[in-house]
Amino acid sequence: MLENLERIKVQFKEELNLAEMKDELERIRVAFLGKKGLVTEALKDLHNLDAEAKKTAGMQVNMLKNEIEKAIVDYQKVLEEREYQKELENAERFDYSIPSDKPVGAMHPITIVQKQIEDIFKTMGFIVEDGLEIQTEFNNFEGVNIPKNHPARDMTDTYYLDNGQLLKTHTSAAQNAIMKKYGAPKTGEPLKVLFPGRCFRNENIDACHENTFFQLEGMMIGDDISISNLIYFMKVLLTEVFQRDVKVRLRPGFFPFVEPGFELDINCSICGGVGCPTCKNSGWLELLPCGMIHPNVLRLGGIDPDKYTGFAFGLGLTRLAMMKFNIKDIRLFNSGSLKQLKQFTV
Ligand code: FA5
Repeated sequence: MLENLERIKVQFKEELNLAEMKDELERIRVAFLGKKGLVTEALKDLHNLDAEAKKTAGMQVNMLKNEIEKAIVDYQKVLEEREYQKELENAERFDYSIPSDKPVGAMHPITIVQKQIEDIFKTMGFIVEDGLEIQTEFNNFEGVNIPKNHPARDMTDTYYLDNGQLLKTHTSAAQNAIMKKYGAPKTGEPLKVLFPGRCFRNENIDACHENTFFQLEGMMIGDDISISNLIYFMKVLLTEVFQRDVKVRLRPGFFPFVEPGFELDINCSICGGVGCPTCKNSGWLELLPCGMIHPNVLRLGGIDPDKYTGFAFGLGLTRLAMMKFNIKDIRLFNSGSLKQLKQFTV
């Protein structure tokens, strides 16, 4: 019996060494461990032995069986590795670092307009700052002269976090930190900053209101800044973005952080001012509120309002993109519909 097992072992090793393909391994497995395989037959032969011999031989057969099973599994891994190396050698070489000749992505329409405005203002000496999306209640409200219980807070309800912070309702939330960061202009050259960002409001959503939208804020502070400067920069902004005449109207507007404050509305480009769902049938869209920075806001930012004045504007960037690309419904921007968004990319 033991001699027979030794023969089986030698035969198995010889056959295994000759195997070069995975399917040959399967044939070997069946030949040794299958129903009529050599090891299985040896197990059956155990019946013919007496109890003591059966015990010893039984152990030997089982050991051989385990040895063969393990050898087959190990050899299978060797063959797989060999096959993989062969595939690598034959594979067509592909260099992932070579730039593609096909465009693989495009800028979102809001980003296009944002970049355009940033470029215009940078040439006029503005620096671009990145405001945080999560802000303290102070920065979003008190820091811009909106004390607790002020009615303006109701109009811009937002999402509060457990730690008392909130998702900012307007880019003006960065005003205080920016004033503290740069301080009053020291060289006579006014402080000129642009800070675009995503804003959040608990909003009734319709064609021109989203709960998540973009604004782009601008601020200029110096020792002789007046409403004329404000109007000049607003004109440059709109002329450069639209590259055509656009009708606007300026009217008084109330914001606790500016005095005087203005609303700058744009004639609806969807209906040409006749009235449509986008402009809520008014023919106009609120776009660019602005004004002279309130002395309290300068003071809170560490800038002496008796020495310095400044203007600020809070452009509705998402709405500007709507007007520029004639997009009827603001919900398109957050829809994630590439088919639609692709129409407006350049
Ligand atoms: C403000 O947020 C002021 N912080 C703007 C400001 C800055 C005024 C500096 C004066 C000085 P308002 O809530 O009106 O103002 O929003 C400004 C612009 O953001 C609006 O004119 C509009 O174009 C856009 N906007 C406001 N709410 C939404 C909304 N839910 N969806 C889309 N755009 C919006």
